[in-house]
Amino acid sequence: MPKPVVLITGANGEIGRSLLQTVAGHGGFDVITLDLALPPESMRPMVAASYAGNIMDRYLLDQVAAHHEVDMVFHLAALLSARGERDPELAHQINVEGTLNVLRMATNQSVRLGRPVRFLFPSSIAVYGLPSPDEKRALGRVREEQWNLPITMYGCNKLYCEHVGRYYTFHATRPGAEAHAPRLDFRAIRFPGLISAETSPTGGTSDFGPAMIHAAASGVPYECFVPPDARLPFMAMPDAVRALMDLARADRSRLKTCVYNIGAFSLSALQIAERVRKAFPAARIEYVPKAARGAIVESWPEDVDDTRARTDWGWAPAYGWDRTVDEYLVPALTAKYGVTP
Ligand code: AKB
Repeated sequence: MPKPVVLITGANGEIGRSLLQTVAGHGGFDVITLDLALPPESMRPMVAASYAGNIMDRYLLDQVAAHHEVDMVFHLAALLSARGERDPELAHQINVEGTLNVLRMATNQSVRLGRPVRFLFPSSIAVYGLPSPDEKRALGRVREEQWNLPITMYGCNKLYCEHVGRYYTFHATRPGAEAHAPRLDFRAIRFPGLISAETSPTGGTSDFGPAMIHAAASGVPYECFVPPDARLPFMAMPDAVRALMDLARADRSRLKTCVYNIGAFSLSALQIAERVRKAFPAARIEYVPKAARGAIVESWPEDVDDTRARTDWGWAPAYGWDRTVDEYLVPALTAKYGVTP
């Protein structure tokens, strides 16, 4: 019997690389990838097919759909928040128009296969827009429906696409389609800032956390672009990937919504710096706050309420901050950069 086919867009990105290894390591799927470039040589044995191209290219997506029976899509390709503020129109094109193209392809596949294609979408804490630092501190953990007033183009894009995914899952009617024709099965996770040992992120606002750690581990100085008291929720990449897999496998009948917060730990830049200095005593960290990026951080919550994810599909983080540093980051980064702490 052929294995179910999983398509990962943005497979070369921060989440993509870790997810690809996990899905391929599972052994039960054929993985196909779509990104601007083919996966690195070391990852090619993990994939059944790879496509180099843009999600703006509808012809390419049609080709993918014509050659594979795609059962599940992890749509990770996106332009992140800080990069998006430098070119909001481009962010809109990639994050909204590109996502619409992939949604359309997956919806057509659902009809063709006669069963709902599961569509996993990484949304973000960027969908929140808190009005002031005082409100942020007073609110603490934010629920999914609170303060959906993003101040970045990326946040607007993610919020809108959550709605479009829900629309395709529950409300879209296609001319000529039977009333009970299979629909898409869209599921989104609002991720906090992610910390990966594999890659130092670029283009995001939560980058100050992981970038500080990668700089210390590789022996280079780091200029932190937010002040020491800037605080965000963060999560270790293994937990983020496990969450995507768990939500992908969850029985639809248990899901009361399409969009879930998930949380792990909340940290200020100072708390990250102190822990990094403990792990890598030679770390050189200086604060050089940039007003624009600081304002974005202030508009994002300091923590999230993930009760719905815990109730509906059993979400619980396995990595606290100490475990993230001691068992995940320090061993992996020491091996990666060869600098002894
Ligand atoms: C960003 O900072 O843009 C992303 C995110 C939190 O979605 N890492």
